[in-house]
Amino acid sequence: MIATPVLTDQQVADFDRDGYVAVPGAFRGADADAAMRWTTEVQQMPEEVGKHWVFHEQSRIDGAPLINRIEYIAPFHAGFRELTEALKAPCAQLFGEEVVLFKEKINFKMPGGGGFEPHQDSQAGWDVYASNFITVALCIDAASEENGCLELAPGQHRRGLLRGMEPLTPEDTAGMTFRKHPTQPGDMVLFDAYTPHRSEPNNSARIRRMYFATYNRASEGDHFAPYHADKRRNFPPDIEREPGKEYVYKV
Ligand SMILES: O=C(O)CCC(=O)C(=O)O
Ligand SMILES: [Fe+2]
Repeated sequence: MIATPVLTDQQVADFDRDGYVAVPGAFRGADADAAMRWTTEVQQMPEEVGKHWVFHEQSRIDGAPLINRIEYIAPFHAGFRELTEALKAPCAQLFGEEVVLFKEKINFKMPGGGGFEPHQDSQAGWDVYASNFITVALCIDAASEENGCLELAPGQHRRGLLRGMEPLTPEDTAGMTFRKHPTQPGDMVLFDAYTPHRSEPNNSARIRRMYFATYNRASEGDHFAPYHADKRRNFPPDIEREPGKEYVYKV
């Protein structure tokens, strides 16, 4: 079994102050290796209607198709199911109550893959399901300034939703400082759904895979099934898309 990370009192206090906390070495040795192995397994699973959701992007270098993101993984992979269980405890520490899984995905950010404009995750319409969420970003491959590590703005999380379903503007982010957080395999960063964050495109030759598991308070209900049903209607995986129809990724 993969070991469950436990946050220190200082890490809990840092999260309350900043809206996020970086936890180096949350998974070590065989556990960090397992997360990497499972990620490669998921990457190699055949893309089929009704299974995990694979999304592609075009390389910024040569236009070649790249895997951009795989979502809805745990129902189809025992290792990730175990991981989603192990990640509940630190989120429960931060919320001060039990949590339920809302969604999870791997962002691949291959060489030539795009970055993310500044946003709060709740801008994606999550606020209809629950009042707040905690996402665990688990580093699979080393993430650096060169391949687009996470950048987060501390101390903004009590300001509510700053904008609707579009990236934050320069006016919105004026006065914010985005701190770069390079990570090593097994490190995690936990952030709430109001903490602005961004990341650069991958202009390097090194892949940057990162796993994101998002939880809400158990007292606010289990929204896993309705969220995925809604998303499948509005933004289905590439293999389930109707030809000729346009699907727009917002935030
Ligand atoms: O993968 C990243 O660098 C950030 C991803 C992100 O913020 C998101 O998918 O909402
Ligand atoms: Fe995000």
